[in-house]
Amino acid sequence: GAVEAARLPLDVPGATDARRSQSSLLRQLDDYVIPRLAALDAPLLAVVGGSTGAGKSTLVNSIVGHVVSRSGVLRPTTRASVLVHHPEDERWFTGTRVLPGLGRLTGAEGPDDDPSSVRLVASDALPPGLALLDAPDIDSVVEANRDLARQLLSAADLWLFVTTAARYADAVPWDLLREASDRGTSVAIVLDRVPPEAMEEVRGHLASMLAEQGLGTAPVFTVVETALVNGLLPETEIGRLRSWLQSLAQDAKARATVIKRTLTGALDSLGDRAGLLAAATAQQENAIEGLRASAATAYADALAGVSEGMSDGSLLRGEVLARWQEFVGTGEFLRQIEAGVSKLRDRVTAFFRGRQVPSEDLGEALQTGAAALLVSHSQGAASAAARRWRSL
Ligand SMILES: Nc1nc2c(ncn2[C@@H]2O[C@H](COP(=O)(O)OP(=O)(O)OP(=O)(O)O)[C@@H](O)[C@H]2O)c(=O)[nH]1
Ligand SMILES: [Mg+2]
Repeated sequence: GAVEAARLPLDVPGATDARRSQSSLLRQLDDYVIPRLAALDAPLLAVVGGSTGAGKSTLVNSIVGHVVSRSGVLRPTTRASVLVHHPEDERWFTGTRVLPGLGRLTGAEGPDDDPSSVRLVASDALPPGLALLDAPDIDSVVEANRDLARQLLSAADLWLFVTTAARYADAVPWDLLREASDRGTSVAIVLDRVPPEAMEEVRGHLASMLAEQGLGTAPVFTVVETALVNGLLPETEIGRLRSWLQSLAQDAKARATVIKRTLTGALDSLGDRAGLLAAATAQQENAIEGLRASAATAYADALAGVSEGMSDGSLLRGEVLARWQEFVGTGEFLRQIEAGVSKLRDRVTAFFRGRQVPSEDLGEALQTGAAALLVSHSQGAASAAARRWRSL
C-alpha cells in the first residue's frame, strides 16, 4: 500500500528511474513476494529467459516433448508467454495468485493472443511441483517484450537462463544476471547451440564469466548444435536438464532450498529499494516546498511593493497629479472647504443631475492609479514565480 501510494509527479533529476523502480518493486511484491509467502508449498516456477532467438521456446517444447510454444525464424517469436504445469497443479495458476496483472488463456495458441496474458498448458511431461514459463525475449526491439520478460523473471523462483555459443557474452543478459546474482535469485544456465568442436572452450569461458559475477555455483547445461526433429531437440541433448528439473520437483527439500534462496534475496532487497523510494519521495516533497516558497516570496515582495507604492506618494504622479492640480487650480478645493456642509449638499444635487464635478475626476484617477499599481505588482509576482519555477 505504501509503495503504491508514493507519488512522484515532478520531473526532478532521477524521477524517471525512481518511477521505474517503484513500479518494479510493486510488481515484484504483487507477482512474487506476497503470493510466495502466502503459499510456500505452491509449485516452483521456473521462468525461461534470454535473448531473442536463443532457443527458449524450442527448449521448453523439447522438455515437454511436444510443441506447446511456437518457435520460429522471425524475431521475436514469443509475445504471449506460455506456462506449462502438471494437470494437478492447475489450481495454483488459473487464479490471480501469481502475476495478477496478466490475463489467462487456455487452448491452442493463436496469432491474436494478447501479449499481456499467460497461456496455461497442462502437461504430464512435467512432474507435479514444477512449472515452466516460456517468456518473451529480454532484448529485442519490441519494448513491451523486454518489460514483460523482466516482470516474469522477477516472478520466478528459478531463472532458467538460455544463451547461445554465439551470444553468451552479450551485455543485456549479463546486466540481468548480475541483478539476479546481487539479489540472490536462483539461476541455472542453458548454453544452447554450441558447435561440438567449440564446446570445451566456450563452456570454460562462460564458467569463468559466471564465477566473476558471483554465479559460480549456478548449474550450467549445455546443448550441442544439432538438427531439430519435428522442431524438438533430440533426447540426448535435453535429458540432463529434464532430469535435473524432475529431481528438483520431486525433492521437496531441494525445491524449498531454491525457493527460499530466491525469496530471501527478494526480501533482503526490499529494505534498500523501499529506502530509495522514500528518498525519491522526500526529494519530490522538497521540490514542491521549493516551488511553494518561491511563489510565496514573489507574492510577498509584490505585496510589499503595493504597500510602498500606496504610501510613498508614487501614486500621486502622472494622471492623479494632473487631476489634483486641476482640482486645486479650479478653486473647487477651496470652495469646498469654505462651503462645508451646504457645498456637500450642492455636490450631491449636482451628482444626481449628472453634472461633471472635477473632484470625481480626481477620485477616478486615484482609483485607476491604485488598480494599475496592483495589476503591475501582481503581474510582476506571477512572472517572477514562473521564472523561479523554470530555473528550479
Ligand atoms: N538447428 C537448431 N535450430 C534451433 C535450435 N534451437 C532453436 N532453433 C531454431 O532457432 C529459431 C529460434 O528458436 P526459438 O525457440 O523460437 O527461440 P526463442 O528464444 O524462443 O525466441 P523468441 O521467442 O523470439 O525470444 C527457430 O527457428 C528454431 O527452430 C537448435 O538447437 N538447433
Ligand atoms: Mg520464444
